[in-house]
Amino acid sequence: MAFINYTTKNLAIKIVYYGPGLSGKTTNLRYIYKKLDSRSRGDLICLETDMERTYFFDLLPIKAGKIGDFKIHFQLMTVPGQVFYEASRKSVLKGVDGIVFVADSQVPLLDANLENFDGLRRNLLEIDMDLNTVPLVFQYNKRDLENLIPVETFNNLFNPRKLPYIESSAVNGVGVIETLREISKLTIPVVREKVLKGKKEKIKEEKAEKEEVAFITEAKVAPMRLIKMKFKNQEDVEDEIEKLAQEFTSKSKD
Ligand SMILES: Nc1nc2c(ncn2[C@@H]2O[C@H](COP(=O)(O)OP(=O)(O)O)[C@@H](O)[C@H]2O)c(=O)[nH]1
Ligand SMILES: [Mg+2]
Repeated sequence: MAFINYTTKNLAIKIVYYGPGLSGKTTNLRYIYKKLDSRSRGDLICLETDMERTYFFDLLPIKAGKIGDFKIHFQLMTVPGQVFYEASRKSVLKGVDGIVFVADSQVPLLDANLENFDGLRRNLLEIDMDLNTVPLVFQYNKRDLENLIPVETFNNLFNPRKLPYIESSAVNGVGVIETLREISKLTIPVVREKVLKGKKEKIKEEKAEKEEVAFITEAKVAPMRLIKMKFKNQEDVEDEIEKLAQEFTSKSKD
């Protein structure tokens, strides 16, 4: 569930980039990081755990304009792709507001995509969420390569609800921002409905209707800064994610 602070009028929305290992999730976040002016985003944070094999997942907080008086922040997160990190994927999904499924378009990876998508459905169920109702967009990535799964095949297998899908080449920045826009468009109304309805500080509807999600400003020079942190266990990771997300949200002034 989105994190909302009525005192500082901050609203944090969690977007998870989900998909098989090496499909391009981190590449999406890196591109967004580079495209955004440093005033519009926090550091790109890599969480590194200290288990049998090192792995990463990433958190990028960005500002995303306003709904009424409320400042919106997105917490963009990736999940670790390797099969054996199911527990980590599940914990990253906790409280998710919107999901980008980053599929690898290469023909030999069709099964990996299907398995991973099935895992997403199961993991959501375990945290009492339904893949059929969560805001979701598809990114069919690596369209710059050869031997590709046709878009119609992808849509038939993954996307019977006819949700937005984007053909991308994340490594070249193609479709990355578009994907972010699509998931924002789907997520913001749901979050508004869920979190803000019935509250005292209700956002004025007529004001909110007019709001554009405006979070893209060209960066001049954006040096990449990765923060690596070592953890011993899953709870530490969850706590740290929560802390980092809230830190950026509460220190942001405009
Ligand atoms: N050709 C091509 N390679 C890509 C694309 N997106 C990502 N990659 C590469 O795929 C590899 C894995 O990407 P990464 O973002 O780390 O995958 P993740 O495991 O989903 O986070 C990297 O070498 C990327 O440069 C793409 O659109 N086209
Ligand atoms: Mg990654």
